[in-house]
Amino acid sequence: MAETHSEIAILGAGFSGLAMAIALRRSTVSLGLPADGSGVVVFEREPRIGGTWAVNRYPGCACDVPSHLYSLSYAPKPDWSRAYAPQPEILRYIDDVARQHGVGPELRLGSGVASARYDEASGRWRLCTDQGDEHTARVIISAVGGLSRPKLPEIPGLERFQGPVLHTARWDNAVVLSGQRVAVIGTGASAIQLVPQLARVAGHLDVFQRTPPWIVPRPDGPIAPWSQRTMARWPLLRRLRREALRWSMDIRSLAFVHLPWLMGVAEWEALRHLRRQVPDPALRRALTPSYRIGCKRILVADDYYPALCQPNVALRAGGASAIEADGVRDRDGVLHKADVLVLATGFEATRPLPEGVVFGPGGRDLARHFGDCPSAYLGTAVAGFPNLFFLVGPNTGLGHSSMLLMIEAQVGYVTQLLRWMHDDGLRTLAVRADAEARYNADLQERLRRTVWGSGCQSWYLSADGRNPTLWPGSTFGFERLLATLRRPDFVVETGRDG
Ligand code: N01
Repeated sequence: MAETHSEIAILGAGFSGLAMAIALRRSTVSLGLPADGSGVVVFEREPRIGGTWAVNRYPGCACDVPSHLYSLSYAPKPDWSRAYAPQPEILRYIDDVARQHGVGPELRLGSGVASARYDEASGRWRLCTDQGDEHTARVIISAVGGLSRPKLPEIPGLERFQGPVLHTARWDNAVVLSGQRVAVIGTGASAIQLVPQLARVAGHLDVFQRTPPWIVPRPDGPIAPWSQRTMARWPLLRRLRREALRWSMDIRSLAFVHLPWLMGVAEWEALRHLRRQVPDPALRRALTPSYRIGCKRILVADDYYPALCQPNVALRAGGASAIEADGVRDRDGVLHKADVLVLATGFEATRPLPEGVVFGPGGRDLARHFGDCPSAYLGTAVAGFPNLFFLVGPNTGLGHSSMLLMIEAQVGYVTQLLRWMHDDGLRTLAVRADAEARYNADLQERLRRTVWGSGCQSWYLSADGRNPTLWPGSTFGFERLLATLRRPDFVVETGRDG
């Protein structure tokens, strides 16, 4: 196939890739892009848009951020069906937003980027897709997300299991679960949504827990039609509601970041929830965490503890010691037979990009450069990698509010960078190494005192205990920081061709 070219290539069509594509459609004139949208291409390896919400299809998958805050600010949805929207509804919302904003022609679905190499002679990135197509772009924007590569557990014998093995982020609806003996490894955010659904259909369910999670009540329920009508009719009310939600969630960042001892209030609430839902003292003990709440992600569920109390469900505390052809051994070596193995073991969060995909000037491998602890300037740019910007990059994750707020702030920032490149005819733009280092030294210093560094192991941290994933502050603070471009923090090259 002939080589194609666009000014900008976006990698990934999840929420961040979609929000970026919409922003570029709205800015074609100020960015000097062709009005027909041909200046932008979005590569997506899945056959549809939606990113994490397209691939996480396990039963019970839903959002644990309130629906009215889990939407783009310019695309409100007054008729969310529930306080916490289920995955299929979020996916429909993403499709609707794409349609309403005309995103479509720029999409290359089923076309993942296998490699992206910076060509110093032309000042362009050369992309090669997993379909064998070639493409060049002046700028690439990574919108692959932090939680896109499933993590397999390091349990001996995993490859020996004879039955179907499902990861929560690679669900296969064709696998029969009804009446089967099912073993679930992991008790994180995905597992606690899945386990109650599996408990309903499985003949027997073993849940292998390595570390008990902290769980607080989930104030979920259907949203009444009168409330949906009110939200549709009164945009001001809708905005007020969203702002109230945003403030009430953002205020919690104070406890996570500055006053971890305040988390004691949430611990009290979680322990009361556990006492109310689990009458058996031995099971309650096994489910009681021994680390500070918030150190790992706080989970919200009303149906997880009751599911563990059902007669066909057993909690295997202490985790799994080995996997055999026909089951899983617990920490005491006892084999629990299973027909289906479910891995709810999370993602390669500190290694979102594998090695051998993105190569900067001089063939420098971005994943090697990142190692186990990626860092970037404002989560958006990396020194030595010109014309490459990140959405949901290092240290932009949240433990307390909606990622869409962070995504919109980053999309606005990248749009500013692109406008600067266009206005000044820049050939290349990259962040200065000293600016990036200063930013990250300050960030890690702030992260040291947070609840996330209070002594537990979590996907937030790298092997050496640094935190390359979370933003240590409020969403308002991040928005403010990204509102202004500090041009001296960048090194640019003029003399753009074409
Ligand atoms: O993954 P996790 P997840 N032996 O990494 C266990 C987002 N999300 O997919 O705690 C035994 O949280 C591991 O045990 P431990 C959200 O940001 C959002 O559940 O490390 N167990 C843990 O229990 C979330 O935080 C929504 O000791 C092993 C589990 O596997 C993120 O995705 C919904 C093991 C992994 O939990 C990831 O959640 C779902 C081993 N060898 C997810 N290895 C929303 O609602 C790992 N584990 C928006």
